[in-house]
Amino acid sequence: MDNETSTQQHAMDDVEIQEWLESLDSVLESSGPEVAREILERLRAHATVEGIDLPFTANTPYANTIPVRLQPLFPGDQELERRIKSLIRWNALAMVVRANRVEHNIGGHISTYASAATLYEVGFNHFFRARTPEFEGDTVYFQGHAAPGIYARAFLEGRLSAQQLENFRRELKPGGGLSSYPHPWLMPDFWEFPTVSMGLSPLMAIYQARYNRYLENRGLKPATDAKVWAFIGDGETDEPESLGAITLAARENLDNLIFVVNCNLQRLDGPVRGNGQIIQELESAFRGARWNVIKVLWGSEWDPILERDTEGLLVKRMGEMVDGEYQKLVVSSGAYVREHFFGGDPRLLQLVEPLPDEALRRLRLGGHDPRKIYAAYKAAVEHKGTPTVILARTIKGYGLGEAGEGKNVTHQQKKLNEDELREFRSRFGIPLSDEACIEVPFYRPADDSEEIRYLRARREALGGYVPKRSVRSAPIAAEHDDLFREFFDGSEGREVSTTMAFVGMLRKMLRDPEIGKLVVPIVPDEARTFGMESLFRTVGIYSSAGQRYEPVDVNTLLYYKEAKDGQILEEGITEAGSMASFIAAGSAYATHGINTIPFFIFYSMFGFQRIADFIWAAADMRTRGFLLGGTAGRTTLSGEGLQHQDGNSHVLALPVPNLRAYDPAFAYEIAVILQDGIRRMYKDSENIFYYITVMNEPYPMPPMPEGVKDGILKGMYRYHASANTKSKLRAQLFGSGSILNEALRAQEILEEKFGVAADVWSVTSYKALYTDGNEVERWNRLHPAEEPRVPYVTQCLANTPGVLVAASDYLKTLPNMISKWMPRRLTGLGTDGFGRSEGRASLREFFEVDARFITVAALHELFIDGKVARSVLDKAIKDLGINPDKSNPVVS
Ligand SMILES: Cc1ncc(C[n+]2csc(CCOP(=O)(O)OP(=O)(O)O)c2C)c(N)n1
Ligand SMILES: [Mg+2]
Repeated sequence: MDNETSTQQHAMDDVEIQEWLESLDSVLESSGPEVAREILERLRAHATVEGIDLPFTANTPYANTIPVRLQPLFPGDQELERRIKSLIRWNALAMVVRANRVEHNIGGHISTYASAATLYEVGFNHFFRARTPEFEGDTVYFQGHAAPGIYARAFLEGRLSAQQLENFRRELKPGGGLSSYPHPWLMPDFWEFPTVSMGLSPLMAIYQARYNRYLENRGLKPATDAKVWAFIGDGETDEPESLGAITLAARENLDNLIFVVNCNLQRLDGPVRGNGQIIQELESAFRGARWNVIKVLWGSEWDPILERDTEGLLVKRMGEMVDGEYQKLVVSSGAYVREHFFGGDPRLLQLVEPLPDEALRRLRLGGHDPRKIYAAYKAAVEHKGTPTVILARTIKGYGLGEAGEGKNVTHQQKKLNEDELREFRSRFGIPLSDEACIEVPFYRPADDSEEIRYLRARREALGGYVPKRSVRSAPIAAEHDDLFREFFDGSEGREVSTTMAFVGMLRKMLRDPEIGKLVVPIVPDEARTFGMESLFRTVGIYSSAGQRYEPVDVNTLLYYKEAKDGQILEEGITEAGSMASFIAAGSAYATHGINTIPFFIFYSMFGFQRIADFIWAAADMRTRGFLLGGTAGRTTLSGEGLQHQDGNSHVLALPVPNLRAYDPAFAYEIAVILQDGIRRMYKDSENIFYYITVMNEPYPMPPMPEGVKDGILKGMYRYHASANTKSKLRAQLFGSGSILNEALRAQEILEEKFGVAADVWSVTSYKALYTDGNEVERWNRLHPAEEPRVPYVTQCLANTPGVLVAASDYLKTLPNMISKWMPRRLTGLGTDGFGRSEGRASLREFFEVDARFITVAALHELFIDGKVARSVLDKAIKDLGINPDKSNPVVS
């Protein structure tokens, strides 16, 4: 083809394409979008039959999803809302700048809220409904780094004082301050959801929306049209958790869920996708997952230009630019925009010919245009059947000008010079003089000003202020003595594991008239592992779709029963998702005023080790409930090996301040802990939660000795004293979980073979002992004039003669950390090192925590004390079959 023919061909194509487009327009006009869609679908099918290979794309053009003709009228007073927003922008900036003037490097973020202000303000003025006695309210997850803007709004609303703003990030100052990010632990009347660890809030929001449906389907709350809004950053979407559950949201038809992704195309260091387009990438991911995707890319100023673009050249051009180039346009002059964005094609240049350079620079993006955002939010709340994600394009550091707008350093910008402050003041029309504004004062118009009256009226119309956390659940009434009593009696010689014992208690709780309906069992595809499959049939597995198939095992007693009002949350293989359900259920006492009691049972190694950050967030959120680490204990879980055998989780549970961690050995210990936990959390409304490890090693469960309840809860009690009171050779042995049995066997060996009288203690919680010891020590230090207090461990061991040996299925550090409150030196045995695929006996030998090693440890201590001869120790090592040169488990 020579050049001339090619040009002719091209021209013909253009004409033909134009005709096709015009006929589509006329179909749209005469018959509407449904018919147009039908035609396009038929054309696509026809093309496929004819062998035309249409490339797969989940993307739509780089344009606003909602066309101008379908854009609703903006219902508010736009000018007034702009003024309010400007004041919030100013105060948000002032908080950060002032804080950093007072205390260098105290931190804070200006540019995140600067980019998101319109996204929030449209929500606050028109969408976010507060919780009221009549209505459960919408649930909003605020982007953590946008906190200054949320505080600044609460200041205008009159909910936070200037003093509090002044002490942003300086919470310990007199009069109180404000926490850097949303932390319910620190501001329990304000923040509901901790969001600042990126990726947690999108996942939590999905499971929150799903849990709301669960409560409705189980008849625990009425069905409402309340929404869950999650505001997240575009950079944040790189966290695997952010997109990790989006298919669940669509599968569950969560049209009560709205994600708003603030697409400022930047993260902390630079562009999110310099060489690509994050918005298009997210669109295809969400559309592929069957979400309703609404792109808000261009502001109203673009509408007339796009309208003139009858050939679609501009949209094509927009789709070709990579984000790095878009970012460059933000920091460039109008002339640069004209040359580099429109300059490639004379027809594009013609489109913007009437506009001066300055106007070109000011063409707003969709995320900064309240009308476009309003349209998107309205479409989102009205959308039925699937969740919605709004991808809103914004500029990071919007309004900061030279101080950082669109620049790579903007995320960290905390200080503005005088010129920059004056410029920001002028751009947003803050009524402060040149001199005044460089002091960056907080600015709040009078209560009877138009702005404050409008803002308050809007919130009143929407039911009150947001965010606001309140606890509205009534405490449960009963003590539940009867519920747990049967487990105090032991198993009468029958061998059962603590897991089986726990499941028995769970079954019983599920039948209880008061708490039965509130119990929420949560499992990540592990119910059979824990022997919980009988619950499938009795209480059912929750499924919003009911059961559309006859289960393959329908003829068996324990068939796989899914039901719309099923009680078990069978989450599939997602510990993160299960934890998010645990959080939703364990915080429902505040979110919904419903005291649901979650029991999340998981493979203990895949708990703290895998999802500790969610557990930390749960703690921050004052989540209540029980985490159960199943198949726990490095040497108790036989066979599974290095990845599965957990000797870590009780150490990893130490840092979580409001988490109570227990390693019980017997059924009655679990019963005591559960009963007390339910009382403390749901009757006395304490903001604590529990981690209890349960094991799969079967052994007879003894009846509960007299008077041990208090000790079980405090962390230790003497389980079995030696009957031999005459011997001069004495020992105190400490065991936990199934290792307690090894201590009991060691007690026998010591007595029978070596004449050592040993007492055996069950240490149910090293964490509780550690916390108590530290607290007592601290109190004594600060109160030297008072009678010193005595740690509980010290009290327990006050009149206990002999050497001290502790054995744990977890790291040695657990027993060792309480040794300083013991009357004498302690030998701590534990399971530091990688696990092995082996049976229990071999594992306990390998890790040196079995009865023989406990015996040798006790004899060694006696030898050091000069109570037994070395020959006794040598002989014991030999007779007990211990290889002194065996490999060290910690380094092998
Ligand atoms: C898990 C986690 N990793 C890292 C950070 C530190 N961090 C805070 S903000 C930020 C960048 C955020 O970018 P983006 O999500 O795009 O939000 P934007 O501020 O641009 O709206 C990073 C890396 C964090 N808060 N959480
Ligand atoms: Mg970003």
